[in-house]
Amino acid sequence: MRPISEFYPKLSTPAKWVITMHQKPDADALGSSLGLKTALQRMGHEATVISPTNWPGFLNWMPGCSQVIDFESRRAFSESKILEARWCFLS
Ligand SMILES: [Mn+2]
Repeated sequence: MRPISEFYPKLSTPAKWVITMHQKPDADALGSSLGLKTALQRMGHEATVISPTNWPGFLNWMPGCSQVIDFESRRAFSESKILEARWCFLS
């Protein structure tokens, strides 16, 4: 494992990101992914949150949830986002 401080300089160059999490995401998985997406966007990055599966409807209140991609229902689109991403983050 390498220190996270080695990673910080890489954030200075805007890039495309995919953020994903465990299947059937719960509030912590979806919320932390959406929070990271917002932070990255404010730093000038382009970030897409892709869930491996659908999620419980009661989480749809979360800001940005309507832009989360369900991999199972939008597989081709998800794969294109993954292929074009410079970084992939598993939250
Ligand atoms: Mn969880």
